[in-house]
Amino acid sequence: MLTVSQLTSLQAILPVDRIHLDANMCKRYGQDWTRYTTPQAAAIVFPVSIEEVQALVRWANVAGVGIVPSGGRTGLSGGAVAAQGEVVVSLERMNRIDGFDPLARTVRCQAGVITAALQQFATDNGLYYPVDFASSGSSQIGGNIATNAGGIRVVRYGMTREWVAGLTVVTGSGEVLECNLGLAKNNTGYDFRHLFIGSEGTLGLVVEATMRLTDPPPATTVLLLALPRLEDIMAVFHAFRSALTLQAFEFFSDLALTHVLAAEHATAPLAERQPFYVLLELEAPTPDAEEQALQQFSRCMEQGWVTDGVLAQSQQQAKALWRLREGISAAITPFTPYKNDISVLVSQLPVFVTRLQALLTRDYPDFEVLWYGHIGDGNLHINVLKPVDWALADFQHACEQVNEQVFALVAEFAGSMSAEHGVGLLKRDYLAVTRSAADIALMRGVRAVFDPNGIMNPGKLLA
Ligand code: S2G
Ligand code: ZN
Repeated sequence: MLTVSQLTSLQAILPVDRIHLDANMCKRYGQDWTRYTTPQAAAIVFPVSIEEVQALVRWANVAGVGIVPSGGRTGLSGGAVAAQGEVVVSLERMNRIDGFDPLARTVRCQAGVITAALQQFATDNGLYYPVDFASSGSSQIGGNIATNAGGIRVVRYGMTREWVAGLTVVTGSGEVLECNLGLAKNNTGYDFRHLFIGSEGTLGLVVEATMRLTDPPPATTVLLLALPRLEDIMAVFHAFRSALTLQAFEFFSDLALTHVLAAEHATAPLAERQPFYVLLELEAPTPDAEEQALQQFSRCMEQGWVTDGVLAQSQQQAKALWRLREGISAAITPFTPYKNDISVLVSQLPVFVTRLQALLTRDYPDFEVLWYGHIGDGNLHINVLKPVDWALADFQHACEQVNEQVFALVAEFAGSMSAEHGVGLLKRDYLAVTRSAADIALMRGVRAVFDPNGIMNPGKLLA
């Protein structure tokens, strides 16, 4: 709760219709897609300009109130959860796209621009914004930048970080910084743009960004392949990647398929079920490229790595195949999944996967464990589904016990304990799995420089 004096001074900054205290708004805006923390927001505020964001940060420093930056709240590590009476600063009213530069192929976005709106703007102007994921219809550019969002095309286009030409931020002490000015070349010392990308709102708020756009992809071909063994997946990846340009190389387990088919009332895509599936999209600008794809498919069949497959014959069929992958997250949400989002070097995946499968079978004998993710990036999403008769707290406790083993294995393979979903609240206490003590000390030091009073997203990323 805000004190009377805190609320009075807040009302001097924003009109009352852009300050919400009611329980429903605080619940809705006080949490992201994670359901492991009870939201406790003190208020939700909606600034419409950089000046108002700056005034809010200055107010928070004087009032001693934590603020949580809020975009589309599609995060999966609790990074946008207001868990301790913070004020949630929603950027959704700051959603203008302007400053399109067709020559530089950049466009200026306010932080609240929906990712899909930027994708559409690029398409409407003959270009392409390539960062894409299932939640792009509700995630916002500011949040994508603050979490360095990845998604399904990283193997071809990289993470959000690659597409930020310039950034305007309000630091935790209320300074407005213009990072890199949208320039293609600018070698003038530390590039704070890259400090703020992936900082999860702990250094300040992203308020505007100059985003890079690129050429639209050529015609592509989508294939779905059935695999009896997960350890053969890298051989399949190598076969296709050596012959053609991959736009995406995703995988999912048969259990994931079962849940998507049930949720979407769809029918299985292949005659027989197999333990694992690969969904890949290849650039096929010529008939020869499509022929190449079929040759690689035959080769994988001959090797026994793949037992069956289907090549989409139309855009509609391609979309239906993609739905089998992109529908997973929504299909399993009712099961309150405990998520692990880990990565290792791509070359380490076959051995790592075999070790991880053995560990999860041993340590999670009673739970449904569902695998999917972005194999081309070495990134696995391991989702443990909560049994209906388990209390959430007991389930979370059981999963955290196994986490110790999972993360010990990740550390053994020098991997990441959070490949794309960020650290937030849920992974905060495991940061040392991937970051050294020196790293963490320096991260604290950087945070103290940009947010000296610790009002920016308190408790996230760093304990
Ligand atoms: C994915 C999306 C969120 C989830 O589908 O690749 O990153 O459910 C995920 O893990
Ligand atoms: Zn993912």
